[in-house]
Amino acid sequence: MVLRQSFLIILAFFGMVLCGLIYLNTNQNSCKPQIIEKVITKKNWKLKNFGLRSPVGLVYNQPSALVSRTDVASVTPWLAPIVWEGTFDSRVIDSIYKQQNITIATTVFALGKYTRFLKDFLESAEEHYFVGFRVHFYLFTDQPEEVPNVKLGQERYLTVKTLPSMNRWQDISMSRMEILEKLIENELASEADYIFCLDVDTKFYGRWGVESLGRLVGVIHPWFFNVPRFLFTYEHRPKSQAYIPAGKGDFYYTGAAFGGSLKDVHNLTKTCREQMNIDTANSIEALWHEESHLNKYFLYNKPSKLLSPEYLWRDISMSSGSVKIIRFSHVAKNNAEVRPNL
Ligand code: UD2
Repeated sequence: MVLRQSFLIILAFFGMVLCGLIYLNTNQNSCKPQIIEKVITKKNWKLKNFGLRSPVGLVYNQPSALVSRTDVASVTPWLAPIVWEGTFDSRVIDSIYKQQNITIATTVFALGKYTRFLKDFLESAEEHYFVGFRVHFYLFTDQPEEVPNVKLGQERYLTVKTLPSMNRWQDISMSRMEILEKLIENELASEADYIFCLDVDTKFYGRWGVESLGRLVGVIHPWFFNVPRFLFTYEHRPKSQAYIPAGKGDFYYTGAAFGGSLKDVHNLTKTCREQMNIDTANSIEALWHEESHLNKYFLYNKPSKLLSPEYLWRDISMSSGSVKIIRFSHVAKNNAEVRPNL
């Protein structure tokens, strides 16, 4: 009799422990913070021993191996993530990168009348672009006196570099490759960890953060994310080094935003610059200038991360079902009025 009672008490005790563990695992958000902290600290110990870092004490939703966004592709056939709203948890990813003391160099070019876009670009970047992280803007212009005085936050830097004026907007756009290549070679090695090159006729409207960082990062062009590849405006003339044969190509990437590690972006810019020089020697200019060369490069050097058109939209007033948040967008401009030539 006593033996039977003791057995039942032991059984009830183990039952309660088991229920407690199941509750802890399925109701992380409703758990008391101190309990969660202990659990995560224990996990953190395990991760540390495998050389990984985990946010100690951070409470966040349990990741699911089954449930994700189903209305968009969030991975490419070569297993690079495609970043969309709903595919990452900003609290988790911020806390991982916070431990790494990184600097993100960001280049922007504003020559001729394009200096008028700088104020909005810089002010909105202060509000949305890598907020809480060290960002160093490198601004290239032929009119340093036109650079607006935008108050930058802590750990946000701006270096203005003067360039000679150019007569063709195509030359301005294409010259960015060589200027970036030299900037990385000569100045950035000990200054930054990642780099992005962004068009200036743009504005930030939502978070653009560390979820965008990767070894080699391309942004899917907002006009071509939902069309078949025969409509992509690749360079199809075999004479150009940017040539992509019909029936080939993965995505159409924008030239308005790309980035990655210094080493990878250096290789990209150097290759594009070399290819454009060969084109010039052969008296051909690719259809969409450096953007055509960028697309050729990404076809044979696959980006390790892709950003969805949330990271470069066409016009803030246009919406699309899949694009749930517009983070960065082109601003409307009258090309004939702002460009030095047509
Ligand atoms: C597309 C690309 C752009 C580039 C270009 C090449 C998109 C959305 N944009 O833009 O990135 O690849 O095609 O043909 O895919 N700039 C000046 N002053 C000028 C002209 C240009 O500073 O007078 C700079 C400025 O940073 C501008 C960039 O060059 O943002 C690209 O020029 P654009 O925006 O006029 O080119 P667009 O809109 O055809």
